Formats: sequence, structure tokens, C-alpha cells
Amino acid sequence: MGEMVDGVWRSGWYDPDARGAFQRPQTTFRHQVTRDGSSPFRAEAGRYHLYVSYACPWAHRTLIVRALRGLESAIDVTVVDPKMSDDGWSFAPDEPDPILGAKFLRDVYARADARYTGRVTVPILWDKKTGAIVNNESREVMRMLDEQFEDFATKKTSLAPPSLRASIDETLDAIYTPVNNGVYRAGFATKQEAYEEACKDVFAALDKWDAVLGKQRFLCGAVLTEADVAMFTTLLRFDLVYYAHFKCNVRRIQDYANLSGYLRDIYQMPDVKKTCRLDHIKTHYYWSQTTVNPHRIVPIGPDVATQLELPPNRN
Ligand SMILES: N[C@@H](CCC(=O)N[C@@H](CS)C(=O)NCC(=O)O)C(=O)O
Repeated sequence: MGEMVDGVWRSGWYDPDARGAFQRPQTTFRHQVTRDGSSPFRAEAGRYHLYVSYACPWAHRTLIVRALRGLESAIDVTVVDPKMSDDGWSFAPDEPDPILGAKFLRDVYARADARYTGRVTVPILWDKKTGAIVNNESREVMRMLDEQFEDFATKKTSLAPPSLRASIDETLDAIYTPVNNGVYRAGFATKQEAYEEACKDVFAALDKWDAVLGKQRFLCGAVLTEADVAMFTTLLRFDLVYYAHFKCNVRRIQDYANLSGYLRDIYQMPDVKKTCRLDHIKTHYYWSQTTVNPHRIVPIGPDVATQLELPPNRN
């Protein structure tokens, strides 16, 4: 863990606020790829590269959209080593950086901006043509892949169809603080009160969405959308990691009547399943986050893989 300050790497953990609450820094590369060429980043097959981690729920969102839209041959991917050390994310010998030959992900940020200040996070959408980071905010990358790469998408079902756009955006907003970021707010809190507040937010939101999913198959109705992708990547990690490592242990996803089947329903979609690497997820959190787990011991359970294969029982 660490961050860049004026282009120089400094290792260290996140600074909580005075209340001991986790503050997620804003991402700063926020350019847009456009289908019509109205930005310097025109959508082209083979021009853009995704740097991701299989462990990271934010990066996982982009991998799922890429797979569900059939963008594999238009946008290539490099997966970083799940073990993040004091040097931050790095490339493993068996999957070197094919674009820049970088050793660490921070080198990719430095190539885009030699004076970069900020966290070195995944996902990154990289432009090979101009040597730039287009965008490192997963929600925006998801939408760009879905919308702006339509001409190269071999699967034509949008995850953000215009008729549902308002509801999708509202749902993405609604689940961000209590669910997607809520588990981190619980896990990275450094004071009791901040932890309890975050943990209660997590379960209040899960209870609410469990009830919604008692009435409909997906968060915005009958079809799978970006909102489900965002919910899924958090739920997949929940019983495996967040329950114990982040102390989100009031209930498991398995204990929820509807969220449990909903998770299996999405997991068992072949395009989703091929993006899921439970081994990377467990190793990353337990090995890398030494402020939370100082001895880097990775637990042997729970057996989430077997659970995920049970019938979803959804319709
Ligand atoms: N808001 C960003 C968050 C990305 C993010 O925080 N990724 C984590 C991995 S799960 C990361 O790379 N953290 C490294 C760090 O903060 O040093 C997004 O949604 O893309």
C-alpha cells in the first residue's frame, strides 16, 4: 500500500479522519472514450487496455461488463499480482505488463503523469495510442465499455439501456455508500463508533435489497444491469472475506433468503463466472492488508465455492 506524491512513491496505509472513519480518495483520471470521436479518445478495437486485479471489486465490475458485452477481442487485459506489498500493485512474472513492461502499477501512473499525486488503483483504462490513462473510475469505465464500444461488442444486450438509465444510476448511487464502500468503511475504521456506524449501514442496506429481490429478479427489475454488476462484486466477496476480515459479521449472504440466490444466479452466468477468481480475492485481502491482518495468514475456509454452485432458485 502507498501512494504517489508528485510522482514519487510513498508507502503507507490510508489516513482515517478524526473520527477513525475511512475516507476513499477521489480518482482523478476521468476522460471519456467516445463512439463518435467527440473526445480525443475515439472508441477503436485494439486501442485500449484494461489493467485490473481479479481481487478488486471495482476492477471486477469492468471485467464483467467486458465479458457480458463480448469485448474481449476489442479490449485486452492485464491482471496484477493479488499480493499487494509496500510497493503497491505489481505485475507477476507469469503475467508481465505487455504494454509498458512496467514492474509496478505505479510505473503506469508515472508514465501517464510524471508528477502524479494520488492512490495507485485498479481498474485503469489505458490508451495505447497516446500513452494516457483515460479513466480509473470503475463506474465510468463500466458505462463507457457498455455504451461507447457498441460497434465492437459481439453481445448486444446493454447493461445500461436508456429506458432504465435513471433507475440504474439511482441504484448505483444508493448502494455505493452503504454496500460497495460500506464494507470498506467497516473494515478500515480505526475507531469503534465509525466501525459500528458503517457495519449497521451495510446490514440495513442488505436487508432492504433482500426485500426488493423478493419481488423481482434483479435490482432494477427483470433484466441484469450495471447496478447488479456493482452489487454482485461486493456480494461475491462478502462471505469469503468481508464477513471475517472486515468484521461485517451480523449475517452472511448465505443467510439471506433472496440475496443468496441472487448471488448464485449472477455467478452462474458463464460470462460472469469466468471472471471470478476466489483464490485471488482471498489472498489479496488477507495477505495485503497488514493493518487489518498483520501476520498475513490466509484462512482456509469458508467453502464459498460449493455454496455458489447450488441452484439459484430464482425466476
Ligand atoms: N473509486 C475507484 C476505487 C478503486 C480502488 O480503490 N481499487 C483498489 C483495489 S480494490 C486499489 O487499487 N487500491 C489500492 C490503493 O488504494 O492503494 C473505482 O471505483 O474504480
